[in-house]
Amino acid sequence: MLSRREIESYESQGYLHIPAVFTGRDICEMERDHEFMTRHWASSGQGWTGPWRKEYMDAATEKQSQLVAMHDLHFYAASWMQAVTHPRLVEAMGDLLGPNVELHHSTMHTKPPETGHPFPMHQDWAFYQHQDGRYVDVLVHLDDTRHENGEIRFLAGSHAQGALEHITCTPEGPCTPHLPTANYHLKETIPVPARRGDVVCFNIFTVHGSYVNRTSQPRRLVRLGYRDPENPQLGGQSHGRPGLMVRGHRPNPGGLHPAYSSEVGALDAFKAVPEPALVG
Ligand SMILES: O=C(O)CCC(=O)C(=O)O
Repeated sequence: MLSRREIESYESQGYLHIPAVFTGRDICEMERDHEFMTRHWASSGQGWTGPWRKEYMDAATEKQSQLVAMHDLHFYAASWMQAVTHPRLVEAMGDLLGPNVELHHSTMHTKPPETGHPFPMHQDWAFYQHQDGRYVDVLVHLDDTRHENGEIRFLAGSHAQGALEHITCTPEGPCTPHLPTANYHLKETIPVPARRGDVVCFNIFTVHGSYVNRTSQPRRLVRLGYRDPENPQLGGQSHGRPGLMVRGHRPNPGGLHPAYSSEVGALDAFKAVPEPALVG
């Protein structure tokens, strides 16, 4: 699916734009279900917290700025289950991650019109810590993006630094993880405008952010997270939850057995148990 040049570009820059992954009826159905989930499941709120808000937005914008969000769209709509397992996307993930690929999560981020929520510079590692860089985030575009509606922007090559310390607390209390605004500037990043149906991939350590949506239309993106199943999660979003294997299989070097009990929660799903429990 990907050329050697594209793979090398992802490896050196930490991001990659793949045009026209979703087309035709597929994207129309994803859009229809996105609208359904926005109306019936997503939450709308002020979005990420922290002192960065005052630097990214004037007082009036900051007051009005909203983010529409929800996790795991593929559990709520069949078109999104098909999207996360889309053969071309899965093949591309195989090119970046290797023979075995596990879906970790999907997350809707919609910037409403006029004052739609900007994102401060951060690494996604701060939200779902993994042991190493074998994790690719994928932004599925339902709308064309450009500067005016807050396209995604990257600090090229920043993934090479590995995990960075994020601000998670201020004198006023805890805040959403972000990098210090004095050291990380959106204006120094590379914009990656994309078209509806494109995806933009990036490494879990790549520093990124985006500006306010100033247009009269919402800017709709959905992030999908894929990892090598042998890259252990250490904390954060969906920690301990086994994901969907979309390519290859889950290796089991430790000889673990999935616990089998109606009382076992997701956190216990892959504990070492002495032998497989009887299946009743
Ligand atoms: O939607 C955006 O503009 C940025 C999203 C983002 O930073 C993320 O998904 O990690």
